[in-house]
Amino acid sequence: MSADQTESSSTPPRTAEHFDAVIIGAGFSGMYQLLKLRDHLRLKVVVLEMGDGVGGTWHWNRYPGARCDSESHSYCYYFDDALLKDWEWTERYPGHEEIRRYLNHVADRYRLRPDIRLNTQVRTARYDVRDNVWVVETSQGQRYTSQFLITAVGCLSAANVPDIPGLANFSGRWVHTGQWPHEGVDFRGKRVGMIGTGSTGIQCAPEIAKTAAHLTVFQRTANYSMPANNGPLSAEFKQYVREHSDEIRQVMHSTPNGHPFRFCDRSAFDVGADEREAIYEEAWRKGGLQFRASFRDLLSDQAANDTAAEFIKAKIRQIVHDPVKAEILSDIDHPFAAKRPPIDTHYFETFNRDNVELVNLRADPIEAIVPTGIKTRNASFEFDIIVFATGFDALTGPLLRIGIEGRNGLRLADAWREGPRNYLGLQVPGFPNLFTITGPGSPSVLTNMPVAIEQHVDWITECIDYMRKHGLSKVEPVESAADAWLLQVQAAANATLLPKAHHSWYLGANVPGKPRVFMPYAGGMAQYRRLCQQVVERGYDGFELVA
Ligand code: N01
Repeated sequence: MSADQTESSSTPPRTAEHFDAVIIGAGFSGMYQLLKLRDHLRLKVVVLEMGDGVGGTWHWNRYPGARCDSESHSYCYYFDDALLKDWEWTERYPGHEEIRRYLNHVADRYRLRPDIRLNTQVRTARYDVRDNVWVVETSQGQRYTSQFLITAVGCLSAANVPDIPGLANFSGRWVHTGQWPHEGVDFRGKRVGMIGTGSTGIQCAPEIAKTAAHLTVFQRTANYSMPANNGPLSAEFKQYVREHSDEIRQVMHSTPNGHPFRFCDRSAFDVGADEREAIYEEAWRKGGLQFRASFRDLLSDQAANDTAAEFIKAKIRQIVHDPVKAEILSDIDHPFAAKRPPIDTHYFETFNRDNVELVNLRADPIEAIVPTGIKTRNASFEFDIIVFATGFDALTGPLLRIGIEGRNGLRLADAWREGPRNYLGLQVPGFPNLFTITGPGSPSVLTNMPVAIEQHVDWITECIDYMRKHGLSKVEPVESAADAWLLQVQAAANATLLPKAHHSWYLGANVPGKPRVFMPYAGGMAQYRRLCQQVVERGYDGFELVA
């Protein structure tokens, strides 16, 4: 029996260091939560981060072409005007290096580093009912106790490497985009196979193709994508952003997705076919996610959605010269934007290169990885490098890979066996004083993430402040509130076309065995913000707060 097992399950180890709050993860959310609890509430806080640097998702996603699909002036913190003024983005869509520079700047500017422990991976977190503390153990052997445990682990941080037979025998090198080697991967002169055509694969393929001898893209599900139309920001735009931060913040706080643009208030059928085409053409020329905002009903009405889908499919057929490839790429089986719509830089154009091949896995599925490459049912491909752009065990994966145990030994993995169940995506019944920043059941991945993160962190901070001012030691949602919220999350999704993409990671469908439950709250960020505020105004309705 190990030393760990001999200790009473309810006794925190003597060697544990005690904090008011332990935060897991030093990305956008963990750093802001640290700042709020430490500098605003004057709590003793530590952030435990498994990486060797800050940045969270952006610490790991360094694959070629990695770039955010939120516009840079909106993909940042808005809590401090001084910070907004002393940082200037260079491109319309920020690349991964620039986002890391920004997050490092934030860590330095607010002196966060002394309270962040890097290379520290949380292995287990167990609630001790007797002392009302969380006992946190790391893979490196440290122990911490804290009244509050706050997960800031990101939504897309648990890499999904598919279980394809034979991978261990591959004689070349393989990499997952979400765990990209910091020193980079040299594709020059190499034969590369890339599996996956989500946002990541669509960004990665054009970059790999530039230097690889040959790139084979394995597509299982064809995907929509629109041009990012990325480029340097003009001096005028930078000035506009500096002078209008209040207005930009106000727009982001009042729109469903937290982006700095509004949805048009017209239906796709309020205009004739020619005008609709012209509107789409203009949106395509401008590029970016704003395409989705061309009409208010693209995500709620199938017929409206079809008009956008057909426009994009026609674009694909127009761009891709080879009609066979064009057909495979445009044979899309789900509504536009029902999966997160990627934005790209010359993705479809990449298939016009002589060194790029496309394999349709629907017609010819992968059977195995062999020492020399990939074997599909009908063909064999030889590779030096295989790139898995196969996504993530999203939303629940990052939480469940930590052994979280609540009251009476209840494991989060068991509580969520049928899918995530919580209240407002913030707290889980049976897990007192545990807060999950942008957890499943919150708008999170359906929004511009920093907007969702700031709202969650502010809400959690206000809640903890309230507890301390009122002499309360424990907060936990009541079961009935979690049941009602689950229904609300499902109803919000069902009011849209989102569940029609049956194989999306929003539904957990990309990970074999994962419960099929639509996980994010699709009612919109602005509506969610109002609901959270109402809960506070009603004395934390749905939460049980005890002394
Ligand atoms: O992951 P995905 P991602 N055999 O799950 C395929 C954000 N993000 O990393 O659709 C063969 O979307 C899978 O096929 P299918 C953004 O929110 C943002 O690309 O399941 N193929 C799919 O094609 C995004 O949505 C940015 O049939 C397999 C692909 O792999 C989220 O991250 C950039 C397979 C995975 O697509 C995830 O995007 C990048 C298998 N066994 C990411 N398993 C920006 O901000 C999976 N696939 C721009």
